Amino acid sequence: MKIDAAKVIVTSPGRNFVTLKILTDQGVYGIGDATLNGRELAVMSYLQDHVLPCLIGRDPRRIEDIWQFLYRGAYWRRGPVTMSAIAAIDTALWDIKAKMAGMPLHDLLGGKSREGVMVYGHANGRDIEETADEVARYIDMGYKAIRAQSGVPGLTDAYGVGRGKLFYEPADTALPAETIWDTRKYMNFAPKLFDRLRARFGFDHHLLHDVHHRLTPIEAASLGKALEPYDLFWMEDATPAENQESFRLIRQHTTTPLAVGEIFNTIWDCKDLIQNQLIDYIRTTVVRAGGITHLRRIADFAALYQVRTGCHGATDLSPVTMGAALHFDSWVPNFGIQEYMRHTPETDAVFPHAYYFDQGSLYPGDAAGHGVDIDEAEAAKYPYKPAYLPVARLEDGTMWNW
Ligand code: EZ4
Ligand code: CO
Repeated sequence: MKIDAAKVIVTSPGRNFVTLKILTDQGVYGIGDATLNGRELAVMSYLQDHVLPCLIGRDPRRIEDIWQFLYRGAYWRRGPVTMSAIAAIDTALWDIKAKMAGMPLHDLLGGKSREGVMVYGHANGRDIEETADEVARYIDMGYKAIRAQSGVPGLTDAYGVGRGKLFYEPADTALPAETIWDTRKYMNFAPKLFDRLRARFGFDHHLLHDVHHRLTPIEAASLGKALEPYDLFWMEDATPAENQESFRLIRQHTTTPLAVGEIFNTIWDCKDLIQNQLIDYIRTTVVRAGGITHLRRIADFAALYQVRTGCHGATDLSPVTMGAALHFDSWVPNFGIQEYMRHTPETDAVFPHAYYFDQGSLYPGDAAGHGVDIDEAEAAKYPYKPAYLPVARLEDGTMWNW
């Protein structure tokens, strides 16, 4: 069996997606997601100009060997561009293998460990009451777990608070938008949001919150403590994690569960966090961390330390990543939760998929492979549009973490 051809498809049905299609001499093809928000064309070029020529003629069944060839063979290891490209190839090859076997991918991975994949949705509002009304709406839709983000008094923009309701999309300007951040305003406010949510909805639902890298370790420790009475499912990305040791300080001060890792590329980014039990949930997902092959390695390592998975699932991860992640989530023994931001109807039409939502869970469906395809005619209707994530500055102009 041989890889005959491979192509990269860039489409923008509301936001940009980079998709890889690998075709074989047996007529079976596989689909992988290579989207890297705000740096899409770099991954496209990495694939088209440097990697795909090395794939033609290879046996697509040798997933591990191809993974190692691309990782070790690049010489320049890791990084989001390289690892997103490797992920796209790996995902497409697992799709091909499962289609050849006539199995949904989760069967090939070892079979389902659970019936459904618990997901959390995003409730956002400009203030506490609007956010609370959004939480109510998610509860009505059947969600068991909800992430709550609110506008902060005195700040014009807050992370996670969009203009639209169900389809929040932060990368929506042709050049990076500038936002202002103030830690003090946020720190005093965040516990009030959860105080209100628990008062209104009780403790039956899981509530989550994303700090989005805005705090220092000691500030994060303080917020974690302040949030303890509200029994969060997790506090996410409390501080940047290049220095994995930072989490020790947070950990020493609070029992609020900690999640991190949506921007991590490899097991090396989370090795210390996991083996020192400094976190509770690892957020790496298929497209960002080297595909199914590498994500599985991270999850198995995490299981040794009772760290559970919580795959990133924002809209900048295409339905291909969502589909593949749901097969992974269905299998992985140490599953925690899956993020689920809904794609627009236009995006869903470009990427026909077998997965579906029911009563707070997603189900991967029974199609052979990962169950997500790309409609190339539909994709061609939406050309690439430059779009960037915002940046954040402090009130005095100092660059901060968005
Ligand atoms: O801001 O994926 O938990 N989810 C997130 C996301 C990220 C975007 C960045 O591209 O933090 O909404
Ligand atoms: Co996040």
